Amino acid sequence: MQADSDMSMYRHQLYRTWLSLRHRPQLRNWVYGTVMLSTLYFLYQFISPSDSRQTFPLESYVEPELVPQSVWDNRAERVKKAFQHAYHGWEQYAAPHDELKPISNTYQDNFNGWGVTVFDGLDTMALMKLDHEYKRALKHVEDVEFKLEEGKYAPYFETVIRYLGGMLSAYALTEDPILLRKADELARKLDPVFGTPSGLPYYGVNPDTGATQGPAIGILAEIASLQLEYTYLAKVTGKKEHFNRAQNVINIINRANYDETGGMMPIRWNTTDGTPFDQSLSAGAQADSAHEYLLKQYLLTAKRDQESLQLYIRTATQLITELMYISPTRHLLYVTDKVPSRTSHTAQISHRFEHLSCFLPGLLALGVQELPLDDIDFMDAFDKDHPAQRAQWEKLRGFSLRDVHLWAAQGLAQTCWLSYADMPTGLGPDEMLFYTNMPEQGAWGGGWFAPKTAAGGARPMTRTGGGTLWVDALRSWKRSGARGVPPGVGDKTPVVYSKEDRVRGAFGRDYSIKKDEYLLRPETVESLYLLWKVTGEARWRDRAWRIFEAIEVHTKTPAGYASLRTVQTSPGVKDDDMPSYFFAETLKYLYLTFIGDTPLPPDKWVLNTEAHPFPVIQWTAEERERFRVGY
Ligand code: DMJ
Repeated sequence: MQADSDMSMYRHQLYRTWLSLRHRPQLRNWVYGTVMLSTLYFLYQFISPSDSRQTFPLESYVEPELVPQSVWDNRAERVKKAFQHAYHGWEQYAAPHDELKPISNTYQDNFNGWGVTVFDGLDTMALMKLDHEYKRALKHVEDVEFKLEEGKYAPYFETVIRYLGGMLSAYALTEDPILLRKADELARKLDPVFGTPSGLPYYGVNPDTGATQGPAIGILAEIASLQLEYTYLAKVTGKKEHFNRAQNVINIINRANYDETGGMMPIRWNTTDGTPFDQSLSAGAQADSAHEYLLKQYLLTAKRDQESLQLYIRTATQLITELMYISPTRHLLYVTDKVPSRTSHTAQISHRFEHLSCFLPGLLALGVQELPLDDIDFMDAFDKDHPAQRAQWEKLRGFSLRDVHLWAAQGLAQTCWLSYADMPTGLGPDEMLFYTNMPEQGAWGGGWFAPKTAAGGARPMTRTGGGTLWVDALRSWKRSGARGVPPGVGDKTPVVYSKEDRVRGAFGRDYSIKKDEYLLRPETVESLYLLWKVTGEARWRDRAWRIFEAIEVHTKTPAGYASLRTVQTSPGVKDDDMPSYFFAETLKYLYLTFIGDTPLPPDKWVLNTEAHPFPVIQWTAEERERFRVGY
């Protein structure tokens, strides 16, 4: 009754206002105009994607050096909460399948259907002391039978780094015997994959029938990223066959001839005779983890496997001197790939820069911390009587290797971070394409070290129209007195395009975006973690926090966290996908960055390419003899 009478009173008042406006046209127009403008403004707020960076609601900005550990501890707690949120979403909507689709609250079985999220997330749960989640996860692992229907194949590489690596690292942290038993069971079921004449693995295997699948030409990352897992598996099971699987790969890649590829493993390999098949070089997709495992195998074997170290040093030299470039106006350092041209003898540099390659600054930083980089004799990486190796060594002459590796780590990490900071979402794209020159600004990009001319000599540095032509950025800098930070190194200001910038096609970033999705990938936060640990500079840690804030703002859904289809509009446009490496790597690296003392010091633990930690191995005299350890 009361509500009815209120309504008729409002109607009456509205009617009287309308009557009075009819007789006062000026006031009427003003009221109508205001109502219309407000309506348009509200509509615009709803339909227009904002270009300005979101004000992150989590915390206001404080100078990184001044942030006390108590605040970092709270931040670590936030990451732990994020892990729980995502994992509980998987448990509620996707268990026992592989991955949660965090928008539709359904699931996908893209890695064998054995619940890859659990296996990949196990050790992170152990590190975060999430005891309840860990207990439930362990039960899941115990129940899995690693079966696949006939005609289906487990992708060997992914199964090793995620499932096997996940179980082994959780075993290393907790010593739960179930994990070791299941890891050994899985390795046995995968074993037919080594049935190629060379013993390099096939692409895939059916764990029940033992049928294998895959072409005779294998992909570097997929055939040469198992050494850590199998060496550690041999240590904890005592089984020589696991040791042999790892050692066979190490022997094959060590005896290959890299004269044509500057000391670096190419992407394609002949699995019949175990030799390189082409000369394509990359730090990113299809190659990344194989380069990573060179240094990490050396560290895992308590710095004994000297041959892996030597190949790592030669690889890093080739990456630094041939595949690192500097952009024309911002002087951003990036690492790209080289594909031999079909029509001429010259190799083609693509100038692509992948998010996947952003693991490299972290790896280089790890090397800076753990290796005697300036003791070239100790490392014995370059045979001076071997012309190709001598030529490689010559390229770095005059520089401290430690300096160069650290500069490369800092410069690349800076670019990886900027690829996030340049975006209105604060999250980085999956692939960029760098401009090689900006003639209207008199600015040219070029090699960080001089690419050799046909005659074999380094090209001279030239100046054109007042701008710099970088053919040899680092050497030119050194020649000119080495003042300030080297080109490509040092902090840069982010360039966030407005919507208008995008429409008119702005060039201020020095790169365009080739793949604009953000797939919750770990590589950039992995490197920020290592840069923070190795340099102790709080700016790296601070950047990791800003990335976490952006993840919270743009990717969170009621059930988990979603990849973004594009990082170029804010708020981000979500995709129905939450990869298992988000649990294994992205959240783990963020957590490790924010907690105080690390539980995984690098002289005691080595992380596989999926961020699963294994303890450094000391062989006993008995094991050395039984396995015939050759280092
Ligand atoms: C991870 O699965 C591993 O790090 C792999 O080596 C390549 N990258 C993905 C995540 O981006």
